Amino acid sequence: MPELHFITAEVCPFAQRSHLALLEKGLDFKHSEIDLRDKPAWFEAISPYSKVPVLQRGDDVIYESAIINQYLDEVYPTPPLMPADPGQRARARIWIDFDNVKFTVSFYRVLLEQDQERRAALARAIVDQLNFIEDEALAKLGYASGGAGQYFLGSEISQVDLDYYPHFERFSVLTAYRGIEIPSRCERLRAWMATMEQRPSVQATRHSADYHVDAYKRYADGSADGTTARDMRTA
Ligand SMILES: N[C@@H](CCC(=O)N[C@@H](CS)C(=O)NCC(=O)O)C(=O)O
Repeated sequence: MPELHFITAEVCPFAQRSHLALLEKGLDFKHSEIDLRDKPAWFEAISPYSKVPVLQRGDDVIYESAIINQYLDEVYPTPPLMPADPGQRARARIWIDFDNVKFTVSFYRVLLEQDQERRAALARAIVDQLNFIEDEALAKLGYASGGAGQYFLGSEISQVDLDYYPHFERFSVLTAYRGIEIPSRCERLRAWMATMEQRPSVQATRHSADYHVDAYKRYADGSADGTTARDMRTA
């Protein structure tokens, strides 16, 4: 019996972040898929935010995908998902925070927004964030050592890559519903996506653009009423 129990929904990008971390670390785990529109009582009993992912290990019940990934890295340090150097670790946390506080929030808000003018402002903010990732993360960190870097922090994959990847896999949703494209100048970002798509962990968890576009229909028409939509409307 594996010591880890991963409670997830394959549609969920946050759950995919932690699924990627489990696979990158080569861990054995029990996998429970739940229906987010009909959550079982046992799940509600252990998930204080009523959200996936949740990871159980003995008495530890961990939620919040980025925190699950930090926990996994601390309990199972090999292969590492965070750099050893404190300065690099701090930079990794800055980018994980940017993802959670800025990029991911913009992703949901531009979909949920039904007012044209506010939607256009949110779309511009996303393009600014993409340029910022290109110039401040990938150009200065990932490619800092003379073009050798492929990942956010350099030549090694880290939690930063795993946390960002799922919403980039779903970028087609922003294009389909809101006409937002990754700017052509973001060459490193495109190369990073291509690199990530080669990882076996990504290949084992990914879904097609059509699957994602369909999954976000209720966000785009403003009718989504789950916990995530409610949280993102006020984020
Ligand atoms: N900040 C959370 C977000 C998790 C989240 O929003 N999960 C969604 C699915 S993608 C969920 O379970 N939502 C429940 C609902 O909408 O009722 C994390 O990173 O784990």
